[in-house]
Amino acid sequence: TPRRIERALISVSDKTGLIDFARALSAQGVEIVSTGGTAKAIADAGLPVVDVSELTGFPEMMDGRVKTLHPKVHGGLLAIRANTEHAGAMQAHGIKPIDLLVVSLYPFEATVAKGAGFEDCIENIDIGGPAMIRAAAKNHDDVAVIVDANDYAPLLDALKSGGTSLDLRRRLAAKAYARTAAYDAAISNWFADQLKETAPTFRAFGGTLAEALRYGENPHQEAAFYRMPEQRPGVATARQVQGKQLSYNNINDTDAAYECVAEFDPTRSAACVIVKHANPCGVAEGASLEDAYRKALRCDSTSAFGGIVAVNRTLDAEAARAITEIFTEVIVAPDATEEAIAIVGAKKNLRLLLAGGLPNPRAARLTVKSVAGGLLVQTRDNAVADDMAIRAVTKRQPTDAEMRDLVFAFRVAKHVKSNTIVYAKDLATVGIGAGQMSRVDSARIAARKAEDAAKELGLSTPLTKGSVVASDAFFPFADGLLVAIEAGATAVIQPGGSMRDDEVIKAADDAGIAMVFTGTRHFRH
Ligand code: 93A
Repeated sequence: TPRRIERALISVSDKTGLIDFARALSAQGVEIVSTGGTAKAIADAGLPVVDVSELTGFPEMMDGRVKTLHPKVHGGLLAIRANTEHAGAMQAHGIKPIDLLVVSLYPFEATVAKGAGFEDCIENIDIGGPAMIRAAAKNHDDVAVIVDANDYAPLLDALKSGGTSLDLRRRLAAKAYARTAAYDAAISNWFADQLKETAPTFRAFGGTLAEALRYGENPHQEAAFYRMPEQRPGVATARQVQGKQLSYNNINDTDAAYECVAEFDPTRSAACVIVKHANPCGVAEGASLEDAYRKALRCDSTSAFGGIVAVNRTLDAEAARAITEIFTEVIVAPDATEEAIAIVGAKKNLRLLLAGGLPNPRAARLTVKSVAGGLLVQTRDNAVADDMAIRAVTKRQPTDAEMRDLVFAFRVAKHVKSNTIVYAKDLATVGIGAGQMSRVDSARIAARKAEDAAKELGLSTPLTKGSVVASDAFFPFADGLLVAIEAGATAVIQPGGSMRDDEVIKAADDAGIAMVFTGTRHFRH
């Protein structure tokens, strides 16, 4: 049942929208308790307000450092209304329930941003505000908490329709903790700056420090590894069975490999991904893990040297033996047999990570990338090829075998840096073009790498002959497609959606190849 609000405590540094909000609350019969400046603003607007010092029986003191830090405030926020012992304590100590808390914190971030001095910044660290926010959010069963003026209107709407729902109070609580976490992160980062401390371990990232790393992407960079409270099995939660400490680049590459191999349902096929410099250099499905590994290795055995190998099933002895034939940095798997662990054990420096399961490629979650002075945050690319409405756009439809390889190639393309071109044949990559600034160059590089691989294997024709090709984004012109056709591709998968789709489709029809559109793009920058 919706919760009505009888008493609200409002303590806001940013008074934007305050008067209209307080007026609407008063009109609903809500009693308003406020701290000094907030109470004055409300009273000046001619609205009824109770001073918090009246509630606590203490004056605001020590330059306002102590104003709401009192059992009459925190008891009113934290008491579980339905708990008779809590109700008894309220009764005994004259504590009145507070049903709504509205706080905007001391402007610490803005004070730092305007270049204020050390003492000024320290004085703008809010103590009472976060304490109340955290208390109210903890007790969201009974209390609604607002930390953002944008939530005034939705709260008033809820009150008009009978009160706040548990769902609304939970959403407000989640937002409240995000605010106090960000606030404390800003304080810790500022402190580190004051100390000229660059070690990542001095900074707050919202995760738990897993380990300080020896160095970052390069030896002159400092680095650390943080574990987020995420439920997906992955490199951060994996158990390292053997080998020396992972480096920053190892962790990054292992993650890339494991996320890619997780695209392949282990109940349908065995799959293997070999990664170098965060890009797959060989991916294959096979009859067994060993088969999948050998097929993946054929794609680019030169790059695979010193690579990271990920598999989607329990690592068995045959696969372990095959993988240890060449120098490999890391193997990551959901699990491993005793025999496989023993085989890997013969290679002292080879790290073996067992993640306990595969991450779900459809999971939502966020990814974060830093830019100068900011963070870019987005939901993961959790689009999976099986869920896409793939449609043929050419006169020729792909054959069943082509279609199977097309879906395989598009699955892999998602995990290759853009611009991405992936040639595949018989559920194995045969040429991967990654990270070029032009799609035509990616198509050419992938084809050339396939020629190199053919030479390496002593084959007379390049592996792209009779292959299929995937592009992570649409072909803006026909030229990239023409390169792929020249290399011998017989079918193409791409998102479609270019202004010149007609031109590209015509080029495919002229060459008699099949082309399908996925409607989904897989940029990865
Ligand atoms: O100095 S505090 O940490 N001590 C407190 O007890 C306290 N209670 C509320 N700061 C405290 N506040 C903060 O005062 C609120 O978070 C809000 O930012 C500000 C509102 O003060 P006023 O109503 O006087 O403008």
